[in-house]
Amino acid sequence: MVKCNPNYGKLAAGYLFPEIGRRVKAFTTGNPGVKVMRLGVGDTTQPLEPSIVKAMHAAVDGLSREDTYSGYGDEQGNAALRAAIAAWYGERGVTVEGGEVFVSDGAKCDSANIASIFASDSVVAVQDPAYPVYVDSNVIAGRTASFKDGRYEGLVYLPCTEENGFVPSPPSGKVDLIYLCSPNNPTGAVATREQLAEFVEYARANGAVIIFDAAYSFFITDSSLPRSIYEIPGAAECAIELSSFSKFAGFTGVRLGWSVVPKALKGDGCGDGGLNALWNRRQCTMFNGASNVAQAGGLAALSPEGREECGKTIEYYMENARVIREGLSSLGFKAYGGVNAPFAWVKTPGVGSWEFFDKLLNECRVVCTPGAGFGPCGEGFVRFSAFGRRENVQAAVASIRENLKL
Ligand code: PL4
Repeated sequence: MVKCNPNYGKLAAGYLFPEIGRRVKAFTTGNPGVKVMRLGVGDTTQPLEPSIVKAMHAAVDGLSREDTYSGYGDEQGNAALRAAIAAWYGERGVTVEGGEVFVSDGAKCDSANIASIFASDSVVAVQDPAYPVYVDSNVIAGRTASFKDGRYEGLVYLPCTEENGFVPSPPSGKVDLIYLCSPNNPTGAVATREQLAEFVEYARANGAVIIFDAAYSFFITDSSLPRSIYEIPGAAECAIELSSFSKFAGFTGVRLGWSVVPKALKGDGCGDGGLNALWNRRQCTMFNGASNVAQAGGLAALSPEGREECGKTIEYYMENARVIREGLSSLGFKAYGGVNAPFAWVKTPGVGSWEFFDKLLNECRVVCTPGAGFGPCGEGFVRFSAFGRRENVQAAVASIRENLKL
């Protein structure tokens, strides 16, 4: 019989979001006709912006004619889109070349695939709690031992707690890869320049690489906060950045993201082309480029008109975040995040996070995400997504006020 990858057997639980879906389905099946308010998965709800729709329609029309039809595109992405992404970095005072940008079908895949360019015995550090893909993909790749007492042996956890404002210090020992996410999913914390500079300093001193997930950078309005790790001097020599059109342009279903792998980023055994050449090799072999229609939409999203339209939708979601954060605070909950980030991170009142998830669902018909699903330090918290429709967000806060039994 064929031998399967034994690392799948190490995974502690099913993937977080399908488990939430399963519990919500069980509730709705058992309570037909009862409407639930979904503030769980960070999935956008507002329609695509007019300029994006127009560009995607035009791209489809182009595909419908023999003279303008196009098939496979470049594995690395459309040159105009790569240049537009590089220009977006330029506006932040950061120099990124189009050849350092790799367009993809989203940051989830990139965050899972990127570690394939590093040695299989690399030591990995993650924020705890963290977006589960970083941990699970490294478990599957064999970079951890078994799951014991709530943690994977061999993985370095960087606790994000109330005490450190949910932004950890760099590891005390030596690691090879560090996953950082800012604005953070799930805590909503945003790292300052000084905090990111500490990680850059650590990475340069230890020959480590930071994998910086900036999927929510467009939600930062405070200009003193960094939107890209490359705003920190020296980061181009030690960091890869991942980002996405999902949340800022509503592309969760359209699918489009990118990674930046600077040419200055070198590693042992990857030759003169450095990690950029390795990721290029990986993408050419295993990826056939993002959808041409999605890329046309992405280009429109980055145009001045697209950005203005997307900015209004971001404001809409951030008003939702305010409603959630202030609404729950007024009920006596300790609520974090929700400013410069579309997630509120709320302390559960003396119950475990899955237990609180069940209480909110059963008593209030509100879906959140249990913090424990993001790592051991997420226990005792739940996450609320601000990506819902306003009326649902308001109804959810009202229902918690009226129906939660504590
Ligand atoms: C649900 C930090 C959401 N089924 O859409 P992508 O692939 O460009 O971006 C995914 C992504 C990347 N990085 C971070 C993210 O938070 C996300 C999306 N996370 C959430 O609720 O945490 C959607 C999750 C999706 C999933 O499994 O990822």
